[in-house]
Amino acid sequence: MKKKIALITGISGQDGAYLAEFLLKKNYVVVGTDRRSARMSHWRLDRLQITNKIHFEEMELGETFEIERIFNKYKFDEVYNLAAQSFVGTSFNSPLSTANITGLGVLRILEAIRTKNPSTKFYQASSSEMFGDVIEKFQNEKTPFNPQSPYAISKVFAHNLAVNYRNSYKMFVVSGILFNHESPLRGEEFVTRKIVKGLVKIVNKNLDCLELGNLEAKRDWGYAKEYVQAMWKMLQKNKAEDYVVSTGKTYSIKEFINLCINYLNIEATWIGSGINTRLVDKKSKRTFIKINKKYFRPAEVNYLKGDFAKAKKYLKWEPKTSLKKLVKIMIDDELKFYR
Ligand code: F7E
Repeated sequence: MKKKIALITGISGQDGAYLAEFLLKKNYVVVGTDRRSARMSHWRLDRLQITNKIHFEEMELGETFEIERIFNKYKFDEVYNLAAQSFVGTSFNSPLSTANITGLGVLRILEAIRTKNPSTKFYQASSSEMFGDVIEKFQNEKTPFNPQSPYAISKVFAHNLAVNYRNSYKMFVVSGILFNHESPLRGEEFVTRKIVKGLVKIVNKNLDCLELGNLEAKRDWGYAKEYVQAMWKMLQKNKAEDYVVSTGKTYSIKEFINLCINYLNIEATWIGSGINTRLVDKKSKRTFIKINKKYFRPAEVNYLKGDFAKAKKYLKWEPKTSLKKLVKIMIDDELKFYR
């Protein structure tokens, strides 16, 4: 049987690497694109030992001609758009480039598919950040969006375009509204990995004190390796529809830290409140974690909790890894590779 060809944009990111591994196991030919600046950082693909199995292409989502070149060269069965300027904090400092890549980049791909090969199936990485200052306590596919950052607004733009192309041109276009998903392959600027890395350094006496922003924000955190399977399942359905992918549980950053210190056997306690909150060593009273205002965002998303009932019913997908287990996976890996 002829092998299916899939394009993964953002192949060098966390989700790109796990999805590539998953599709290769399913015998796909995987073409992967990333930004020129990300070219040298294939450490995630190296870790999964799949780098030499990927067909790499250079493609900037800001450059229409580069996208057209790839779509002229290959006839894709499936396209997974995982590329984005994906750090919410950065989007406040670089709103224009975020809108160009995270928002308009999707339009460029949709146009390439519409004009060159409209039977290609397209997956758009939508985000729980689109719910923003939430209108409902438990967010599902019907919950109205209320985005709070240039990143989230760009994702809403892309999401609405995806729906529009599906309705207007009968193209097979789906959006997975994925809640936060973490793993040992998570970038170090995101809070879970920053905490895991920082605490392991503190245990190894390579760091005195870790500085963080808002510890009260709550997130619905799942395991990235499981989430990429839901992406693939969405493209295997007969009908193109959007799905929420989440765990249905929510924890604050502080609760995440507590799970980490328990697993690392760090004997520490919280003192102070608000901006003066600190995590201190029970015996020496040394400060392990303190707040630095520079990590606060101009507008915050305080609470997210996703309802994955639709994905469970129609994709037969559900999360299997608890946050406690995810903390163990991330810390074990950190201890193994980053001593
Ligand atoms: O922040 C708070 C921060 O940067 C989580 C992206 O993958 O998931 C991710 O977006 C929370 C926020 O992820 C620090 O204020 C406190 O409330 O890990 P994060 P995010 O912004 O939720 C969604 C689904 C995406 O689509 C995004 O692409 O943690 N926080 N102190 C901090 N956050 C960071 N990064 N660093 C801190 O020091």
